[in-house]
Amino acid sequence: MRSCSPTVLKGGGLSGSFFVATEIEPMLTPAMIDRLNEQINLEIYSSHLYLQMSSWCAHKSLDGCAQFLSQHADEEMTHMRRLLNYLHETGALAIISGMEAPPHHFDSLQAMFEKIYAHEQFVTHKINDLVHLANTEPDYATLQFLQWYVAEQHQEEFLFKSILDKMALIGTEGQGLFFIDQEVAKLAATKGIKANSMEPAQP
Ligand code: OFO
Repeated sequence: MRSCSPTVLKGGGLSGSFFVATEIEPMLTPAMIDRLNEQINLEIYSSHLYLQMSSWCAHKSLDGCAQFLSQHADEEMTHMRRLLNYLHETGALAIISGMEAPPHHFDSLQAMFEKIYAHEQFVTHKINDLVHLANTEPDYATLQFLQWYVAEQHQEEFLFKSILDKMALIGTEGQGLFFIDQEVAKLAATKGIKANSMEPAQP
């Protein structure tokens, strides 16, 4: 975090009077504000993506997956709000930008979950970039703030990898798809309580 620099507002000679005021600088650097705003918009995109996937599942009568992904879409918005509040606390402006529409066609349930896993790996990569920036600036307050996201991303990757592992084990042909949907419904039941929690998700 940068220190405040004194600014001379009015001065005189050696015997004159000086009025020294403190110039208010934002708590975060412009680069950090930009990157946190980028992350805010990525979390919103994640929410749109999972809501769209939830709708695709509902359309295919995969009710367990639809419920699970709908909850997950809500959870992504809590991730966004955490970042938004942090920007507000530091006196920075959050900027919500336009974003591309998420895909709405998937070749199969497995292909869809593979896409989710890849997306979460991308989010982890972006969080790691943020941590790197906070560490090198250095900005220790933001570094501390980001620790929640580091833990959260670990849980998210583990969660989606475990669903893909179940698919590999049970298979997704015929009744396999029904059993997978039931397994994911169980996750939705336990996850529902946590949907609006600020704690990192548990698998
Ligand atoms: Fe799915 O993760 Fe947000 O941060």
